[in-house]
Amino acid sequence: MSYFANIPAISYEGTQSKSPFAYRYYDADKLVLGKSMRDHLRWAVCYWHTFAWPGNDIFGAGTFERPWKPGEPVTQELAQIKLDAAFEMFSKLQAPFYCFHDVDAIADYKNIAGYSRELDVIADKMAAKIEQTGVQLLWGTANLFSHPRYAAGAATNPNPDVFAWAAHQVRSMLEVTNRLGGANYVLWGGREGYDTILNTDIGHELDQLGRFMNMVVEHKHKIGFKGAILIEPKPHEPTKHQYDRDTATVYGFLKRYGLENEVKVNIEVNHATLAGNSFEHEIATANALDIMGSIDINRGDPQNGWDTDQFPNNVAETTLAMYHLLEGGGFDTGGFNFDAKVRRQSVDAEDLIFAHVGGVDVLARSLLAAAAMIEDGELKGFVDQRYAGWRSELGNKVMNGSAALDEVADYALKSDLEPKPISGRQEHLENLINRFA
Ligand code: XLS
Ligand code: NI
Ligand code: NI
Repeated sequence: MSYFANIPAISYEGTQSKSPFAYRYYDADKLVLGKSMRDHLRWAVCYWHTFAWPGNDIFGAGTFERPWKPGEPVTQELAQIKLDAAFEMFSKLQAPFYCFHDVDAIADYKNIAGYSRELDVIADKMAAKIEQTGVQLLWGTANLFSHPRYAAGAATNPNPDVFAWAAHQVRSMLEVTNRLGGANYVLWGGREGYDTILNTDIGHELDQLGRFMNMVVEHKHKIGFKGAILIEPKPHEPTKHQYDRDTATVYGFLKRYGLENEVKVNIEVNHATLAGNSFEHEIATANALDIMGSIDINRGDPQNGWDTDQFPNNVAETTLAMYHLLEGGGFDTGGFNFDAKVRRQSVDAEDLIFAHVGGVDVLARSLLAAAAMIEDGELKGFVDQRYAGWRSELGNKVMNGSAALDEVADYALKSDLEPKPISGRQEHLENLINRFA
C-alpha cells in the first residue's frame, strides 16, 4: 500500500513553473556562496506532526484518515505502514533528512522492557530504510512529556524514579540516534518547568536538570557519539514556565553546570516569538555565545499566544534569520527541521506535500536573498564602520583589559569629551534589505 502513490516525485522546475508539485526556488545542487542549496539548508521532515499527529485539538478529535491510523493504539503493523509512508514521502520530496521522537515511530508498549524492545524493532527497520533511500537522520530525541508519568517533569520531577525512567529513554534514544548515524541529539524540556511555583523548588529542579544534562554528555562520550547535543529553548507551553526559556537563558544554565562547550541550542521560530524575541535575535544571540546548533523552522500566528507550528511563508522574515545564520558560518551538524504541521482541515496527502514544498521554497528564496545581501556587503560594512572607534588606542585598551576604570575615566575628563549622537540609519538599512527580500 502506498499513501503517496498519486503524488509525483518533486523536483526543481524553476520560477516559471505553475505546478504545485514542483520546487520553484529549491534547486538542490545549485551553488550559493560556493555551497549547494542542499548543504546550506540540510532540511528535514519531522515524524511527529506529519505522521503521528491525528489532527486533533483541545476541542476536537483527529481529522486525518491515514492508513497508519494516527491517534489509535499503535501495533507493529501500523508502525510499519507509517514507516513505509514516511520514507516514501521523504524520497518523493528529495528530503535529505528527517527527525523523530522514540514514541512517534514505535508500537505501543506495556512496561520499560517493552519500550526497549519496540524501540529496537523500529530502529532496525529504520536503519534499513536509511540504507535504501539515503535519507539521513538530522536528529533523534526522546519524548519526555506526553506520558502521564511526566506530568510533573522528567529530569526535574520531584520523584527520582521518574528521573530514572527519563534516563532510560534518553540513553536508549541517544544510542539509537548514534546507531542510525544521526547528526545531532535534541532535548526539548517541554515539562522541565512548573505549573505553579507554590509547589516547586526551583533551585533543586535546576540542579537535577544540570546533573541530567551532564549525564547525557558523559554518555555521549562514552558511546562515541560524534553529533551535537542540543537543548531546544521554549518559554512555556505546556508548562506555565519552562526553565530553558530562550537562548540567553539556556546559556546561563550551561555556564552554571559547566556545559557551555558541550551543548548547543536548537532554535525554533515559534518558540522565539513566544518568548518575546524575534527569530533572528535568537540566531544572532546563539552566534554571539557560540552555541548555534540547529533550527526548528515554522511560524506562529501573531494573533495567537501559543505554538501554532505553521509552515513558514514569509520570505522577508526568514531572510533576516538566514542572513544571521550565514554570517555565523551556517550549519555545522544542524539543519532546518520542519517542526510544523498542516492545519486540521488540510486532510489530504497532497496537503502534506504542498506544506513542505512551500516551506522548502521559502528557505531557498531566503537563502538566495541572504546570500545576495552578503555579496553586496553594504549592511555588514555599515555595522563594521559603526564600531570602528573600538579599533582606536582607547578601544583596544578597554577590550583587552589593560585599562582600569580610573584610566578611562581620567581620559574622559582630561580630553573634555563631548561625544555627539551619530545616526543609526535604521530606515536606510530597512530600505536596503528591502532591495533583497
Ligand atoms: C514542541 C517542540 C518539540 C520539539 C521536539 O513545542 O517544538 O516538537 O521540537 O521534542
Ligand atoms: Ni521543536
Ligand atoms: Ni515547538
